[in-house]
Amino acid sequence: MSEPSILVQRRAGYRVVTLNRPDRLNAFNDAMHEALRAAIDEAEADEDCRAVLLTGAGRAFCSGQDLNDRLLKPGEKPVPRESLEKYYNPLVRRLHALPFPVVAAVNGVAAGAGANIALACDIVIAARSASFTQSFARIGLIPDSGGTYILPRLIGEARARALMLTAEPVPAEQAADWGMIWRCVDDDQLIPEAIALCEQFAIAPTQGLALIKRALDASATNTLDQQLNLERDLQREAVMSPDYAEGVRAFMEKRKPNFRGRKAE
Ligand code: T3D
Repeated sequence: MSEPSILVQRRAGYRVVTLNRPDRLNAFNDAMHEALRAAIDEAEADEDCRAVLLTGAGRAFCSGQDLNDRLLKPGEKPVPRESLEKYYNPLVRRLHALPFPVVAAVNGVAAGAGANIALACDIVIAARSASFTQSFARIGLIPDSGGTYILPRLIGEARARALMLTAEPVPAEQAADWGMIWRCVDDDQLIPEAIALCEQFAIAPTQGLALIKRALDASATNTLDQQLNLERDLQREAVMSPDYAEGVRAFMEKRKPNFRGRKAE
């Protein structure tokens, strides 16, 4: 039996999801897309899951689309590919919309859609030996999976434009210095740091964190006026939550809060 292309470890309050095609540097084929979608569905359906850690097996995080599936035989004509509509775009939308944080632990090279999927996660930590490459231009494609939207917003137009046109890799340390990612850590600290974050999220006021994600997602296109109105509306929701009441009570009583997470009243 072949190895599953996605591994899922269930832990108290969060899940570790590992892209697992190491011989192809965890490139996406349709089966891996389907398995990742199922893993995310299950995490979302489980109210006890309050964070996801996404990482890669072996020496890479993910090398984007599996190009073996795109190699034309001599004389064969290209056919339209629906991979963006069917897989990559729903995945990026999903990562943003999930009602809990997703932490990408980038353990090695992240290239093509693999780089942009990492950058679509809420928090990106990378091992010092990792790198991010907008490799699309090398094979005549355009950056996808939200790259042309997310990257210029993270590091500015000048850097994003040059990276996309040259396909030059960005080492993890540089990515952290540029604000492309949250943090670059020594290789042996990557998983411990990512797990520490997920353990923090596993006892956090998850519904409040979900509202933060919604506010930040909208801020990219809202005017200040629209954003102030949205903050008012989302804060109304947050103020009415049992977690806010518990947070204030715990603060006053000088104890650790006991938040409900994703569970309703
Ligand atoms: O068609 C559509 O659906 C459109 C959607 C596109 C979305 C995309 O993601 S397009 C971008 C696709 N990805 C790439 O172009 C990246 C291709 N890979 C690389 O450029 C390099 O492999 C890396 C920079 C990622 C790493 O380089 P290096 O030198 O560390 O490793 P390597 O020797 O190139 O790769 C190791 C093995 O993995 C090798 O196989 P082998 O020779 O040991 O049998 C290589 O062929 C394989 N591999 C790496 N990336 C892919 C891959 N096999 C298939 N697809 C890959 N993307």
